[in-house]
Amino acid sequence: MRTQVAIIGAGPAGLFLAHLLRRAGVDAVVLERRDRAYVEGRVRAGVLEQVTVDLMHRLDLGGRLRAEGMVHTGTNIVADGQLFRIDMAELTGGSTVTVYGQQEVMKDLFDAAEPRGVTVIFDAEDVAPHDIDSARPYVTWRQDGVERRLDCDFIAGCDGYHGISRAAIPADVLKTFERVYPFGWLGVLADVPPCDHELIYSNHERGFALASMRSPTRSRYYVQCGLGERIEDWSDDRFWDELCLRLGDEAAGRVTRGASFEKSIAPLRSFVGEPMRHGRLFLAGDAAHIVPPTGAKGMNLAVSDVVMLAEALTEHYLDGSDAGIDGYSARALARVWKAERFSWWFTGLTHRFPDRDGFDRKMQVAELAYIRGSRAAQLTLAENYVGLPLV
Ligand code: RFL
Ligand code: PHB
Repeated sequence: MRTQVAIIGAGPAGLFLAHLLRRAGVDAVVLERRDRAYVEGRVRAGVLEQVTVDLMHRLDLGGRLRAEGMVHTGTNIVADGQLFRIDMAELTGGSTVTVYGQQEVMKDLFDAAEPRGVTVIFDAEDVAPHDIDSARPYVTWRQDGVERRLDCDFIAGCDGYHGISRAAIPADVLKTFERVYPFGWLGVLADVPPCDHELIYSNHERGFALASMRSPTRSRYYVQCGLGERIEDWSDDRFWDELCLRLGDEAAGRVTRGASFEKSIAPLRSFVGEPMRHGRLFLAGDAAHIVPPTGAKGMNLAVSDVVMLAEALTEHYLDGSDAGIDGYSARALARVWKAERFSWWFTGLTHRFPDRDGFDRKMQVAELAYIRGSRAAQLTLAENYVGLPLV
């Protein structure tokens, strides 16, 4: 089998890239380790930056997004029980974010794949890139016990943080930068109306809490928890009590409790591997970098990476220029590091750090009070939250 671009992983990075290349007339095949139901079923991101919304429309995938996506012109912060709003649209000259679950994005991408001739091979076991330093790289995998091989010009490693692509870059070339946070997020989904029409990020002495949503009838809530904690110890009652305590009276008064149908704990990590290209292998999305979810940047970064990568590959095939390919890693990393900084900063501002002392806590409180009273500080937060431009 032969294609121009072999894409490893059918998450947001891999599938958006496949659709973009298809649009440009570049051949690609996506190899995914799991099946569609698994990839689509993972409860993850909820907030789309304008870059991601624009891409959905550009690919003519925006029908349901237009009808069901919830456009947010602002976001809210609770500090010391007091809620204040950041009017992102007013501050940034009209930018907004849209709440539309990653699961919905994946459904739209998968539904359109086959009719548009985007090839996805599911249940591909032991996927491995080969000869990425040569002009003739290839990928092997196993399917139903049979060894398979895909010859290609380029390989896109879109296989997430735990994928195999990043490890194909020689250890003396790949530099990694990492921060592991001493806590996680316990997330809950429940079919109850959200407590607000926008998101609420809360800094409380007992720890961070976040009120989000998936629809007018489905709430997504998170509380910061210890890394060693077990789901079994978090009954719904305990969760709702802790959430309400941390959100403060104003928001807690509007929380509708109900049975949760999904509950999971996710660790928080900042990670960047550079460069994002080696030979004929490119990394995109979580395969190259991870952010803590506080800034809602993960999926949006995967999208901005593949927009740049698709431009670079298209330039190679259509214009015969390798300038985009040669510049991809530096261009993508410039945006990645800014999102890493914002996600790290927003995490530090809103979470309780078990290893920090009273002085650090006072600094958090003072910074939150400063943001509350300063248009300049709010603008800084807003322009990062809605997403920095692609340059
Ligand atoms: P993914 O989604 O991990 O997809 C990688 C795909 O590759 C497959 N794969 C392989 N395939 C073949 N061979 C192998 N050896 C393979 N190994 C892996 C996997 O099965 C999978 O299908 O990476 P991608 O495409 O880079 O997308 C990244 C995003 O999924 C991720 O950044 C976001 O979900 C992060 N995230 C959020 N992002 C946002 O933009 N906004 C948010 O509000 C937001 N909230 C979140 C989040 C992530 C969270 N968790 C659980 C990590 C909230 C949470 C709680
Ligand atoms: C979500 O709705 O899952 C969500 C929203 C905002 C974040 C992280 C996750 O910062």
